[in-house]
Amino acid sequence: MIFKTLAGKTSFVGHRLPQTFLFLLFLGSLGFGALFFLPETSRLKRIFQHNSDNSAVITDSMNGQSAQPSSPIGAAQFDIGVLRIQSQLSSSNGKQTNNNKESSQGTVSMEHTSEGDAADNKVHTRGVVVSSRARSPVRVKLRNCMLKPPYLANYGKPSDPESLQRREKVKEMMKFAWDNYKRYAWGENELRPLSRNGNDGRTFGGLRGASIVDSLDTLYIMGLGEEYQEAKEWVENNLNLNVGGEASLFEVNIRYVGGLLSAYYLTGEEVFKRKVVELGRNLLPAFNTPTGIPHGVVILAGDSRRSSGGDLGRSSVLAEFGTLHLEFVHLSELTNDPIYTEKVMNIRKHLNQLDKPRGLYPNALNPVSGNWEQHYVSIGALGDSFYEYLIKSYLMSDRTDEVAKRMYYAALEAIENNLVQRSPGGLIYVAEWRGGILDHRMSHLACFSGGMIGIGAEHGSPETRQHQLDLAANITHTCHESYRRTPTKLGPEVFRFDDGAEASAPRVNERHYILRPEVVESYMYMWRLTHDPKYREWGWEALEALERHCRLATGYSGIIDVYGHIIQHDNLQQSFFLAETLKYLYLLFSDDDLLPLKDWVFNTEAHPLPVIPRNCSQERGHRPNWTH
Ligand code: DMJ
Repeated sequence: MIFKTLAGKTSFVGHRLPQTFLFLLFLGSLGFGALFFLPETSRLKRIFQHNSDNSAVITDSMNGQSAQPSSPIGAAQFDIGVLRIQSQLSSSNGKQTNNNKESSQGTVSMEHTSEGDAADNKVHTRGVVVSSRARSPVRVKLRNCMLKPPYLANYGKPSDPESLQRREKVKEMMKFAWDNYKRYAWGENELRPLSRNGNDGRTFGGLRGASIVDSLDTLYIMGLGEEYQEAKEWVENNLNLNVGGEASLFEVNIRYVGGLLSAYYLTGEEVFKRKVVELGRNLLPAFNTPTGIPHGVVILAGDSRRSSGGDLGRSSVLAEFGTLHLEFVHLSELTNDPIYTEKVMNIRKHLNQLDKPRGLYPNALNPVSGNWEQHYVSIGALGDSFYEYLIKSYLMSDRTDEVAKRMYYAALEAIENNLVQRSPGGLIYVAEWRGGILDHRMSHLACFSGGMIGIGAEHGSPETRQHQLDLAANITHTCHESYRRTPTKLGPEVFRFDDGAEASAPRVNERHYILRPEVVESYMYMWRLTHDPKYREWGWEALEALERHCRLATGYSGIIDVYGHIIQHDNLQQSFFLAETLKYLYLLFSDDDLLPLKDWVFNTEAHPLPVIPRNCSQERGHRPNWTH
């Protein structure tokens, strides 16, 4: 969540490409560094039919009832890599156990099939697929620990008819966005719905298909089977990682690495693992700096593979280098290679030992000297997802990463002491800080913090729990106000609390809405945490506004002025609209058993990554030492 500026995003070093927005780089006279901006069909159906059949088998078996007769299920499962139940082999004698709930070791493992299983010799016993090939301990461990049961269309199905109807509406929106992308921009990074073509941008260094990779998990959890299959096939046949342009490390990480990891963990399809491991390797040169703090830009492939943008010391951005942890720890899990974890632990260690003005983390750091470059602090653009990844690192480590936990709560305390404000009208907001001077503005991006503070609340000290939950609710309320106070009922990019403004955007260049997710993201978390029905109502208001103002005949588009009575579109269907905005809305109207928060953390692009159970990594021998 970093530069989160307008369309397509631009980065501090100029590689995020906006289309219509302003990006201003100020060099402050008080020694501040860079401040910034204004901002085919029947076959597929058959396959998915089998998928559903399979869920029945799983349910039965899990209930300890007899499983269905086998027949075609195994074959279909193998084709598409859906999950199956596998009776565990006895590790001592290699014989298969029975197919009831308990194996001889007292467990039934649920595994995904994959291409990697092609050599397995499968036995179907009363509908249960059993592999007779012993697996490597690492592989078995990984699967048992992290791959989860499949998410089929019925997961999270709400019992009340209204929520169900609303959830169906979100699914229809996703299909509409996808179909139009497919029709006009297939293989390009994003759809431009007015001009009916694709937007390539240069943020991804020549990588293509950002909307496809960003959508994989959303399609999958919504049960859009054909569309998921198309996306998977595109990744398999067309996702070329051998590109040599300058890519944003941050953007590639959150969208491509996050999207592929999540698709792998949800589906078990080896193709996603293969791709993400290859991509992860290509990102490593970014860390070749004297401090190990990565540059923002990396050349992904080719003879001159290198990081760029600053051998002479251009700033690295807090939200960029601080938003790698979740994905990189999972890359180490997948590859059993500690290098990825080492890279991000080094960043963590460096930040931990640096002096921080009033306990705050400035947004820019010199990757050569390792020092802060200015004292501009924000939980919106340039800072945001760094804080998010601290608390989520703790949660993803099955609450063993004590350093992340300490850093998060200390940072939150500093934010509360220095940035959190109450407006004359009683709204709580998080201001920005420029060398000690408050700027009473909050960006749409910063609205993710309602959800973040909410999920962190229950893990802090018991005395602060209610206080933090209230703070989360108050920030989410303020962000809702920024929507409610516009005629379109969509919120502006930046809203202010000075010169008489109260959660509104007096400046014309801050009035756009580019399909961003942060506000509905916080609604989703607050719903899960409190079950207060107002969050679902607010989500529905946002959905209706999206339909009214952002839906065109050819896809969805951001709008230029949320206060305008005549709507002008920015001609971009952002990939994060499919990855995040629609996914969070879908989850908001689903029951909590769809991606439960105790089992999954969402990366900053809303790609779910599994919590790594504490006994898993330890046994695999490379669990990082979280305590230094
Ligand atoms: C997304 O790409 C991610 O949420 C990122 O962290 C910041 N900005 C966009 C959405 O606004």
